[in-house]
Amino acid sequence: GPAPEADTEARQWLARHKGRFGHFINGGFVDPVSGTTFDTFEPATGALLAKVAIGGREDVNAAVTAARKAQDPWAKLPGHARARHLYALARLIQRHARLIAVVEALDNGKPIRETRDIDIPLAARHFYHHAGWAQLQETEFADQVPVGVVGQVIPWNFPFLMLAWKVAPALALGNTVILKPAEFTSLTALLFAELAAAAGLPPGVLNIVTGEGETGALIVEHEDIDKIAFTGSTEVGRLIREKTAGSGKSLTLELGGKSPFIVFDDADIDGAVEGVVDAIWFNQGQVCCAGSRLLVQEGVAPLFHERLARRMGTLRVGHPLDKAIDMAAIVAPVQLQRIEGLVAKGVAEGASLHQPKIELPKGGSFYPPTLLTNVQPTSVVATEEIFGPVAVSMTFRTPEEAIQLANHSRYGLAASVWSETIGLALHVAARLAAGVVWVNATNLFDASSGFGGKRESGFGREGGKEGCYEYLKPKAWTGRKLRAEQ
Ligand code: TXE
Repeated sequence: GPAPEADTEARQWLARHKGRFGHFINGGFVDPVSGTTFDTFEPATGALLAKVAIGGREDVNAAVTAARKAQDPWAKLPGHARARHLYALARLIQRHARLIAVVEALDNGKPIRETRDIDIPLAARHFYHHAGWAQLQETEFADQVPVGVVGQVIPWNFPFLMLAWKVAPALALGNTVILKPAEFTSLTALLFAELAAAAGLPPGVLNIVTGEGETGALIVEHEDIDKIAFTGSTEVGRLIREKTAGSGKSLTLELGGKSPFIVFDDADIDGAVEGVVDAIWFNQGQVCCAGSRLLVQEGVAPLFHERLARRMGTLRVGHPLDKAIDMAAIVAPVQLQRIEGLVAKGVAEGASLHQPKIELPKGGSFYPPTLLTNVQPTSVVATEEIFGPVAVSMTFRTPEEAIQLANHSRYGLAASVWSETIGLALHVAARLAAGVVWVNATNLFDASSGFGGKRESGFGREGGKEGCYEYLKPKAWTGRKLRAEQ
């Protein structure tokens, strides 16, 4: 069952804030100027978790002013001094890993096993990795300067990990940040800010302004912000691109996907079945690079689907704090309805529905692991991002046909190829339109390797040295000014 003591620590933290959170600006919590808040709920039970501030124009202005004031001193710190702050943040995440993992599981609805073993450790790793770049800044990026004040808007599927992906490189390279978490999942960002301040991060370097899409838009449009980094839906990404066009702001976008998962006749079938578990049932399928389109070679398709259906029947869906479960809640009722609507459309379009007969917990937003077969490549479920635990499967005959089907998408985020013939796997991998291709693996990430998309999945990279350049600009742009100041 749920872990009671861990739960207590999280409840105590919520109680300390009296279930009500302001913005984190200039090193401390402040009430929203307008006084307005929104409610955030526990997806697994529907219970109210906390009230969270809505960021209005004055709040965003205050955060930008604080970030602007802090930016120059922060950028002027020697790289090794900034690195020490990042190492401190990394250790802080590790020290409070359990509390962060529990708050994340409660707020997002994802299994504690995932937040504990994946989200939070990977977030710490991002701070460690980027501390290294800070330390090397003067030598590795000698001809570059920080972009300046950065606005970051993130989604709800990996709230804490996305914060780390955004904040670690920005701070490492001398930028200051105004970050807006997604409205469904604001809490771990606020918890992190609180811990960071206690650990001595200078005021104004990291500011968290909470709110809904309107608050995000205020950040995007703010005149004194130099760069916007966004992860979220393709629709909002397009809007942000329009809004920032011609503004002089730099921009990186990490958007949606409909990533192919290609299984050849000669694949290790049991390995590929486990791959699907990680590709589409991990985090209830709410993963931008989820392997959501299964492309299976004809010869092995019946066996593969049979084994997959059997494996689905062994997945356990339960409360996020239950360590023995494989899947927990969908982030919000609106997302659950979206998944239900798309699956119904798929069935209406002629797909066959496979769902195991397992009991779902009552009271929250839950959806069973789902497989759709007999799917047409042009149908809605084959082309639209479902963002839920729903795999759609199609078959192919030849490698050429697999490549064609895989690339038949407006997206290009990730892909996964399964074959025991390495020559075939590499031939196919090289021809896929995707920012990352995994061979006999899926959903592998590391802070040292750049992640990002092609086509409508966005542009820019996060992680590794290439990701650092997204938070730097050539010194020549401001060369005269720098010399004048020296
Ligand atoms: O995303 P939004 P939503 C996809 C996925 C999902 C769908 C809808 O298919 O089903 O998007 O999710 C902020 N200006 N992905 O509606 O709206 C918003 O407050 C500035 C894929 O939750 O894009 C939140 O902080 N900001 C994706 C963030 O944008 C705005 C992850 C993302 O929310 C804004 C999430 C505006 N006008 C959803 N409007 C992925 N690639 O991983 C909203 N926001």
